[in-house]
Amino acid sequence: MSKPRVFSGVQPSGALHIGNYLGAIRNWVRMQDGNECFFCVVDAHAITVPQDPKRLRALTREIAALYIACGVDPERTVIFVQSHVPAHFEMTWIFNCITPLGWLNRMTQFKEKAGEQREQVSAGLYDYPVLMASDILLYDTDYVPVGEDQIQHIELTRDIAQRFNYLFGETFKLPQAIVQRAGARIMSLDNPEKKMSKSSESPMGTIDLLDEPDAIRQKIMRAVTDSLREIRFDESRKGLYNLLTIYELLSGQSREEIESHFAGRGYAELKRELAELVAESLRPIREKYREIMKDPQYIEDILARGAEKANAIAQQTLRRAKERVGLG
Ligand code: AQP
Repeated sequence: MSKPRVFSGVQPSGALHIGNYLGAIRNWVRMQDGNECFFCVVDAHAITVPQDPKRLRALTREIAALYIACGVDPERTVIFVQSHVPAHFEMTWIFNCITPLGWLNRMTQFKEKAGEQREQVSAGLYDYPVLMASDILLYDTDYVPVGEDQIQHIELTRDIAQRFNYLFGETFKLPQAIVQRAGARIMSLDNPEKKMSKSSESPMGTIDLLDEPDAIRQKIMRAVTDSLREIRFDESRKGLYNLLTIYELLSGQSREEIESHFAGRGYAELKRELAELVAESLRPIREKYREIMKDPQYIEDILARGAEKANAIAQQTLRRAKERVGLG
């Protein structure tokens, strides 16, 4: 019996942060046991908004190296770059031609990202979810581990697969989203109303995986909380709740244990302990990353091997789809 397939990816649109780690990559690492995993650096998604070409290429390698530094094992898992597999682009065109505009109009991430600039943003940003559907469906994926913000896109992926299967006969497997509830949405430290984001303009809101301990301390000590005193998990106190969630996920302690540990103590103590916990938790990732980057060819080789494996599977699926549609 073949193992279930898992697909996921991150855009090289900025430095990876603990939201990406706790909401996505940490789960990927766990899912390597018992599944066949494909983890992609989705550079074609990143260019849906303007990127500096040199920085984009460097970030693509940095993120692949960080996957490995976080525990993704290149011997068991396929790590590759989206643009190294042209089938993603061809598949997207076919899906574009069967996806009603009304479905895309409902995508909340586009509305959030486009905001007031709706008439100026690229068609690529609007079409982002269809490219994502191609990423997933090309690999006959069973499970897609994502943060909460991506659930709607996975539902759209299923809708596109079902529509294709209805129009042209059974071709695509319907994937399922895997969302770990705690950590599914880590919020910005300086504006806990907004999620922590790679492309955020405020560096104080985001803890990058490669941040040095001093930067981590500074950001956490300045994190926005409230003027209340009691330290407990209360979703309505967003800043505090976010800090406690990060503490919970990195310490592995239960909420009761954490609340009793901080009973009668102040926010400054919580922040100090959290800063040490984050700095210590990220230390091995930072160190492994530095080790990996001493030899840039190592990453190039892993990505070349990954592209070869991914291309072989994606080409087969694309051929099947083209045949069904009558292309060629
Ligand atoms: N704040 C977050 N909390 C939990 N999970 C998160 N993810 C992103 N931000 C958080 C999860 O990380 C994966 C990578 O996402 P992506 O690169 O496709 O883009 P994104 O979701 O749009 O991530 P960012 O960091 O906010 O990047 P930008 O600023 O470029 O848009 C996904 O699984 C996501 O759910």
